[in-house]
Amino acid sequence: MACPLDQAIALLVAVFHKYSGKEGDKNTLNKKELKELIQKELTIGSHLNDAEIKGLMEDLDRNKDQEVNFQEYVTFLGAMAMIYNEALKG
Ligand SMILES: [Ca+2]
Ligand SMILES: [Ca+2]
Repeated sequence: MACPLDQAIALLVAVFHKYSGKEGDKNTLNKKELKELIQKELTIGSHLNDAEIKGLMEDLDRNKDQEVNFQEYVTFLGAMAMIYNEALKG
């Protein structure tokens, strides 16, 4: 388990479950759980206001069930990776 990419993926999974398990459905993030995840786990979180986080939630919730499931979370991480890639290219 010393491989960096393995560890990174395991962390992505662990972070999802750390927040998704707090209330309601253990396998999905409700608005409150998602907000907490964004604010505590991402640098951009502290720069987003409530309206922006709400907008992000609506974008992420592809199937419009008011919850972010693991698949929707992975889509979000993919989008974040694209942003980081652009930023690192400089
Ligand atoms: Ca939940
Ligand atoms: Ca959803």
